[in-house]
Amino acid sequence: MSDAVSYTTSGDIAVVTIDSPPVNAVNQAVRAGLKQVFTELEGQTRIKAIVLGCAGKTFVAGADIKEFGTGIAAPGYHEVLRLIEDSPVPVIAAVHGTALGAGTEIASSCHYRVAHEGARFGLPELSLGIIPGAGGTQRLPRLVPLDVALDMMLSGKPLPAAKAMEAGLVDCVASSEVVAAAVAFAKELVAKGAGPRRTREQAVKGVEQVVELFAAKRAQIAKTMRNRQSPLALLDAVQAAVEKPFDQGLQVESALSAQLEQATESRALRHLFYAEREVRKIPGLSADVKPRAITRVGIVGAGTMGGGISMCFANAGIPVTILDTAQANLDRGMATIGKNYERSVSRGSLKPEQRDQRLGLITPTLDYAALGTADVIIEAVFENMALKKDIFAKLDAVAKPGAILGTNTSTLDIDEIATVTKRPQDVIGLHFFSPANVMQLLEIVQCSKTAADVVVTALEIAKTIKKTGVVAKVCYGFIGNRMMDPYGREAEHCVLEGATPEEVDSALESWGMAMGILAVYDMAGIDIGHLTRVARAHLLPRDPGFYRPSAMLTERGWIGQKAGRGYYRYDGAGGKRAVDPEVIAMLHEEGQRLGIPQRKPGRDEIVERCLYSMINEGALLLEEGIALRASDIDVVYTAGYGFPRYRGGPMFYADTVGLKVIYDKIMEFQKTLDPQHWQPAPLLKKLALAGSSFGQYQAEQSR
Ligand code: 3H9
Repeated sequence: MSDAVSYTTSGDIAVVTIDSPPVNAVNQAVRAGLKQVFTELEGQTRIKAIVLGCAGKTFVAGADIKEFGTGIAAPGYHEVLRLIEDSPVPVIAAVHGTALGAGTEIASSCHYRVAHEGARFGLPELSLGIIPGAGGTQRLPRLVPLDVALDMMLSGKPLPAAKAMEAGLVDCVASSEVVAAAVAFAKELVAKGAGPRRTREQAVKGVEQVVELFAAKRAQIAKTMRNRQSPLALLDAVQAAVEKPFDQGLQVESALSAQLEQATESRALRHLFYAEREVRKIPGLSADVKPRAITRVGIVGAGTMGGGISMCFANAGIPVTILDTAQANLDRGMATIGKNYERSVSRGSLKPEQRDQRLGLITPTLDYAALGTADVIIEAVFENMALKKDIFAKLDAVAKPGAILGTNTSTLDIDEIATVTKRPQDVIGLHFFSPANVMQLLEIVQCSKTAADVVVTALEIAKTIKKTGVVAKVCYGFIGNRMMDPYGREAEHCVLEGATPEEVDSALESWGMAMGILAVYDMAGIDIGHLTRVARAHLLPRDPGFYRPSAMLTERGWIGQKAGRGYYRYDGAGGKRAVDPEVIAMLHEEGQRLGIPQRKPGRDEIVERCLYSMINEGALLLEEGIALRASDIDVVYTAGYGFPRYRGGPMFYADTVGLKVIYDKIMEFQKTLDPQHWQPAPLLKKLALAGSSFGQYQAEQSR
């Protein structure tokens, strides 16, 4: 027997155990082990039923993602799952933890399923750009109604055990140890003389409105999963389950799976799967460095950010003291927090008692001394160096020894902020994104003197509050906002040349950005970026058109959604953005006044200019050591800036385009557009001319 799969027998019941830490992902060893064990058991006539369970914290969490793209070594999934399904005696899956992807598929090839009450069943393959490829598209619709099967596969959201039982996927939910419960279930089956119940022999369920159902799903995909290949392939595979016999449907699934696995979409999404786990590994940081305990949090500033950050901690059950300088600000801040929770209650995503419990964890105060017991204090006030220094001096006076002092600044020099304290080793950037209680990203900014255990604690905080923490070093804008600078500059330049804001944004949105950059500025407030640029104007020689549109709009008070007007007008129903001819004319006139050649850049050019300038800045960040890895930049942009996950992030995307192609374009733009602005980053140039990529560079650096 292999290490990965073993079995024991007790009377006439065999218990097969998959043991493939950490999450029982299925690799060649597991498949080979299952094949060997089920073949062996088939020959043992005294065995009357087989229970299949897993060791460790979970049932199978999926196929081993590392095997994708490399060609699956024999035995294949279909062979092994068919062997399980063909067993002459009943096979009962005993599921605890999360049965994901191949996990749910293995469970579906068993004849019965017993689930622990905490277990969940999911098919998250689309999040990896693939479809369930181990028979899931064919077996699931034979176990649960077609609409439920499609929802599970399209949303990737796992079904809890009780819901799975309602849908027909689970036969019995156990509140006790699941393998023992499954053995008891098996004994009952044997006693009843029940035989195998093969999923493939059952009819697809819930096919009454099949034409309408598929049409509705196709429309949903066109709207919410633009530019993606795998959701449409999923529908084709499931449609084959409805229209064809099982084995033919399986062939359709296999052919589609093979195509998808090699496609850029899946490579990009797999890249992010690893990138999001890699961010937790900080080179040079010993595993002995332990995080500091975080049991109480202080927040300075009860505005939008401070309120949102407070909610993050309260949601994780951690008490928060929130400070502001005026009672009216505190009242407003607490009212907003209350309203946010209320919205969740009315949507049904939060119970009233949870709202009360979370609100009860947030204590407002006007007194700095009340922050003295906090383990971490996060300043979240207006972006102003003098103000932040003043606050940090106050925090230094009241914070207990060992407390971490974090700032939510999005651009400022945190090393400078740290100088006003006697504990620069405890100072760190904790850059949340708005709305902080919703956005996934937390940029963790390690200053020159930040202690290693403070960085580790920040990563732990990110995990506790269910965010993706990415470590960056200090520079203007860190990773995210620094790359936004050239990106936004290009978008604004296109407008000065003659494109409309809508043309720019729609080109970016069609390409895949969640929102065009100019609409983002309107949402965030054009004044915010503008004032930051004014504050540091002396630091950078810039071309005359540099962010001129933002400056003009700010001067007129047209600062975006909050003013009802910015790059767009927002006076329509529901504040939807509408074209503003006056703004368009004003910006085009300004372009002419500045002597910028007037022409309408095409959609491809808009996308290339915006993205390549962002990628070029990313290369500078790597060279300067601000970002630790190219893949970290990808995580920042997909988790915090609406960059399409299926394109893998800006640096991965650059590799798919080819760095030489991007370098050549930058050199072309240098000649045709603006020689001062279009300067290739030395690293980009080096890699492009060597035929290399950011991915290869990262692999070499980590050796
Ligand atoms: C699939 O099944 C396709 C099929 O249709 C068949 C096709 C033919 N493979 O997330 P964590 C590693 S597609 C390889 O930190 P948690 C992970 O890299 C698959 N490795 O833990 C990490 O390693 P390290 C469908 C995997 O407790 C370690 O396990 N399944 C896999 O926060 C711990 O992971 C999915 O998409 C894997 N499948 O969360 C599920 N999964 O320590 C993906 C995890 O070296 N996985 N690892 O960095 C998850 O959602 C979460 O990992 C899980 C645990 C919820 C299971």
